[in-house]
Amino acid sequence: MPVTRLIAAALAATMALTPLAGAAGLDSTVRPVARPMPIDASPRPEPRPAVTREASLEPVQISTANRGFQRWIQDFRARALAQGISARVFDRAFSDVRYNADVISRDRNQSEFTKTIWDYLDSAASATRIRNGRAALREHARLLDRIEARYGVDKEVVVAVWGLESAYGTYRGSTPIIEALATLAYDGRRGRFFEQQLIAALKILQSGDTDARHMTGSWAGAMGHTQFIPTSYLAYAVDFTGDGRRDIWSDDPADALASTAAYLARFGWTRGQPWGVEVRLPRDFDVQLADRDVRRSPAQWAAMGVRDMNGRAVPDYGRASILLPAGARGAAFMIFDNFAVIERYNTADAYVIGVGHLSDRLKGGPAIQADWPRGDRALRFAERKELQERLTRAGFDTRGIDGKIGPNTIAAVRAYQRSVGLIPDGYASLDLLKRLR
Ligand SMILES: [Ca+2]
Repeated sequence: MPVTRLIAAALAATMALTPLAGAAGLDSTVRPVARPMPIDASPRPEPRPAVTREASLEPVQISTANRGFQRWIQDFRARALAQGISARVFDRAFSDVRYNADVISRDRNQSEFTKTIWDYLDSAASATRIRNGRAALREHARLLDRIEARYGVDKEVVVAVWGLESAYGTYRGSTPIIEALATLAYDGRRGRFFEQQLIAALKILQSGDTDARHMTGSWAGAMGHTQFIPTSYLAYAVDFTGDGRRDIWSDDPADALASTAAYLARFGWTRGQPWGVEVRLPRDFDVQLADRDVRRSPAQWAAMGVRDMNGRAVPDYGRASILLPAGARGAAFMIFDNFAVIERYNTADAYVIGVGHLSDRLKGGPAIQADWPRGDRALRFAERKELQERLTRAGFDTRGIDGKIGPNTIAAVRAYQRSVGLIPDGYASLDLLKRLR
């Protein structure tokens, strides 16, 4: 599971902040499997109405799907029991389970949602989310101080994860997890992954941490205040309240927030180190150095003219890379090892910057100061594939046509940009695609 390889600077035009689709600048195949929330990188809106079962049912389709589904459950039962799930736990967990068409329609529609990083960040660090986050810090001050003391992770970062994952607990998801995961496992598009999650969910029920009625979450199986998927829950959730149950679902966020801190600590959170710092690059900066594989000390970057937004050298928090998430015309960040720790939650650059920036705002820090290329729109999935096809045909091999703008595509974009005399920032924009046409 643990994917140690970091994703190269995602200098992509667009972010497809969608379940497993990743950002355009990311290759979702290198996402760590065990991160708490692999599915939906969008910041949760302030509470939104759930789609009701009644509204989502399409009777004719369902009756057919449900017959196949019931057969699948019987086959799966044998596999689950072989993996140590008791018949009693299994049968109780599945007693009310039906094929959930809403889950499948959401799974099918996910790749349609694309957002630019600036739109994402506008929502991630909206005035409402900042205000509610500060209120949460006040309301849970003692708890958060204890969690910070135990795990060494800044409380504002934990609260920022909470804010993005469930709008501070207001949107934890009301989909029955066993039903959602069973439907997705049966559907088969990512059947193996979801069957593994389903087994893990059954193990949670068997452990007695919660029961099926309370085990609710997002349509894709992320649970509780900070949206852990079942395998991550089994590996990393903690019982902070000491009642013997790791309860991330209840109104009390203590176990969930401690679990998030434990998770970040487990993946190497460095106390006192920022995730990143917005920086100003000198006019003659070689943007090819804005690459995750290029790591320098802040002093070395300062010697090249890289400054924080107040014109000062960035303090020595450790080795850092320069990230240009929207190319040379957008904001620049100096990012540290803690950036990669937040990536363990979700590898989309927009998500990591969203958590990091929201945490900064909760600490009283300023808004991101640089402009974004707001005239650009997000590249659609078909356009990202077309970009890869055209680059590859032009001799700049993207090593695959999958619609995901990962390190190979970014490298191809840079090589193409160099060949035609453009700034080689790796930014996969619509203008670039038009130029290739
Ligand atoms: Ca507990």
